Amino acid sequence: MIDTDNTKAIAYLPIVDFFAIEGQPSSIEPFGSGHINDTYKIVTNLTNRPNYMLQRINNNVFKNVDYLMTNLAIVCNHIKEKLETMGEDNIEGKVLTPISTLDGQLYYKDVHNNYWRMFILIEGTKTYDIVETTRQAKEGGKAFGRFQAMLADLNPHDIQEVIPNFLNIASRLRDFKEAVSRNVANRLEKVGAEIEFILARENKMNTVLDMASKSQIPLRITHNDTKFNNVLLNKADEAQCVIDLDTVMPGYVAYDFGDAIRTIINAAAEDEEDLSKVTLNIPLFEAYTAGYLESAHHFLYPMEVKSLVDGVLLLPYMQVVRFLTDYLNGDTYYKVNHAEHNLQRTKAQIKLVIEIEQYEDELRSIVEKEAHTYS
Ligand code: GN1
Ligand code: MG
Repeated sequence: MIDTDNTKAIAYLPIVDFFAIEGQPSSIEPFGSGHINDTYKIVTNLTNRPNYMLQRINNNVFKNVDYLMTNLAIVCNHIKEKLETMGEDNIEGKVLTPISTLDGQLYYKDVHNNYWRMFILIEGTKTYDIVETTRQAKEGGKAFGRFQAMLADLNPHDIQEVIPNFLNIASRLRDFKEAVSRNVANRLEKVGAEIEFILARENKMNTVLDMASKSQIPLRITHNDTKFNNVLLNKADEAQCVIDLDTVMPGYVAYDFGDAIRTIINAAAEDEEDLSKVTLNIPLFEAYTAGYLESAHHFLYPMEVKSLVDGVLLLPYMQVVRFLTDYLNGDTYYKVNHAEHNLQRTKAQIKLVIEIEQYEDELRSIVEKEAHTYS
């Protein structure tokens, strides 16, 4: 269940003492809306100095915390150096800054085998679970495009695959089928229609992996969790910083594009209960695409541009597979607010897939039109 309990948070305050922060912590409270890690905001006694974000890393999900934190340090340093070279100001507001422990480590492991890390808190920004304006969508596209562009000169093999096969649909389908056959939570009879939905489409979902296996698209360093709420926007709704870098790994640009569009094009929440509200907002798709290509056109190959809508078809489907797998496994992966939460998420994402399928041609022609600006 999601930890919104402040008394529990207060018990974690002493963890802060292991990190090399400025000042003394004066308060701690639960922060953010991630489904995996637990995040807390730490305010210190110093004014005009940074506050911090303390996170307990979910090491059921991230089994190799060394890999995770080494990747994160490489990526953050690389972006920081890029921003410095570009002469940017307010760099600590534009890239995550990890804080080491007093003995110079990237994380702290406590006596209960909890893994902790800290960052400088980026203040005065907003995130949106649901995108409201084309300006926000375009800024999101610019931000994720720029993020990939800044990492385009890193060797993908220098970054560990922190969760093996994370966005590999073939592997996700194998896990799903295993969950169906094991039926550990005894929920199988409730989800016949959803299982059928997944199986009916599985053969259509290989397009990105096929392009990759034919070397038509290159492996790059991608973000792999490009939900729109992983972009911090400033008060003027300009993208300021891409966050949640845990899944930065070798991947394909279609994955990042598809997962971003999953949250941008949907007029409703990821777990919307009223499925009639799950509809597509095409102008937001167009705006995100324009912003993304503005930042990314200079490094993308034509086949990668072509693969973008394949990602849009794939990523919501992959979430259906992942949410239903977790539901069948008894909610062991994602945080849930109630017993049926993973099924509710599954149903909302199924509705989204159905909507997207109906607009596929239109989405492809929008990408072509936007890409044409640069040809
Ligand atoms: C998880 O932690 P959070 O909420 O940013 C998940 C993503 C999913 C997302 C769905 C490591 O991300 O892959 O797309 O939930 N992260 C991991 O909302 O599995
Ligand atoms: Mg995440």
